[in-house]
Amino acid sequence: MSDDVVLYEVSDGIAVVTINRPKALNALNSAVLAGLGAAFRRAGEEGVRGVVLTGAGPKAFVAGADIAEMKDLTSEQAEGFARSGQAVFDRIANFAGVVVAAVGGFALGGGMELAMACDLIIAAENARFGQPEVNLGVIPGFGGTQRLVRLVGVQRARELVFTARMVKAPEAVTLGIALEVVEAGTAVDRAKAILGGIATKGPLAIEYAKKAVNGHLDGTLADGLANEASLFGACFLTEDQTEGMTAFVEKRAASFRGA
Ligand code: DAK
Repeated sequence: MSDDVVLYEVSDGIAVVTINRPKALNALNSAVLAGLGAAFRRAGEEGVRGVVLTGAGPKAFVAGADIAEMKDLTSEQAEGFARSGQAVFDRIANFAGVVVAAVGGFALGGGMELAMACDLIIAAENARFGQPEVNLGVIPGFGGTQRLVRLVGVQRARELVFTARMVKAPEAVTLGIALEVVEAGTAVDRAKAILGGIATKGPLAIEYAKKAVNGHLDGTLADGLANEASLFGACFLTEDQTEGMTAFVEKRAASFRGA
């Protein structure tokens, strides 16, 4: 239904999840968070291996958590909002397949954090990234301080969080926030093309590689390397590994079954 706040559509094995509140610049309220959780649950149940996450309308990916909804929350309600938001962000970050954020317009506050919870970010020329929470007397609360530091380093993360400065698309690429800049209106297509390429690889290898890369978010380098080694070993329990290596030796294209 077009009045749903989150739209879900699958074609050629790729799901496009669209946050659909363009009049409020796709701000994240409880209904959107619930809709996002449901969309990613459904994508998981359907075995979808690639998801594009985007925002409706030309002005915004997501302009942040919904300030109007948040402003009068009691501390207890705010904690509940934070918990449900974090659960949704975790579901996205730990989704078995690859999630690409297609960002056009504003990706601010919770919107930038949402993009950073995805595996890759494609920025349209008109994309603007920022963590303006300090303007509202709060701090980034959906993982922004942690994920931004890992993408851009401590010094730059401090600058962006302390000053609330907005970053345009080319600088976002230079800083490592976004992967590449594309013409306005084409970010979803570019994201689909990237996911189409990834879909030809071993699905379990991609899932394990994602876990291994994400492992560095949780602990020390030693923890990350141990996690990587254990997932590397797990690949050798899969038919995909046998097929991938056999196909290489036999000089033919691999035919992966995700098993
Ligand atoms: N929430 C609710 N409505 C929003 C909104 C938002 N974040 N951003 C924009 N809107 C609404 C506007 O109120 C306006 O609605 P109407 O007046 O038409 O009803 C409509 O979208 C269009 O916005 P503007 O008229 O302002 O459009 P402009 O082009 O003039 O300006 C703008 C665009 C993006 C520069 C401006 O809208 C803006 O500054 N928006 C707020 C951006 C912002 O501050 N975002 C950060 C939100 S705070 C936590 C978890 C999460 C968070 C914190 C803690 N815990 C776990 C503890 C996250 C916090 C945030 O994300």
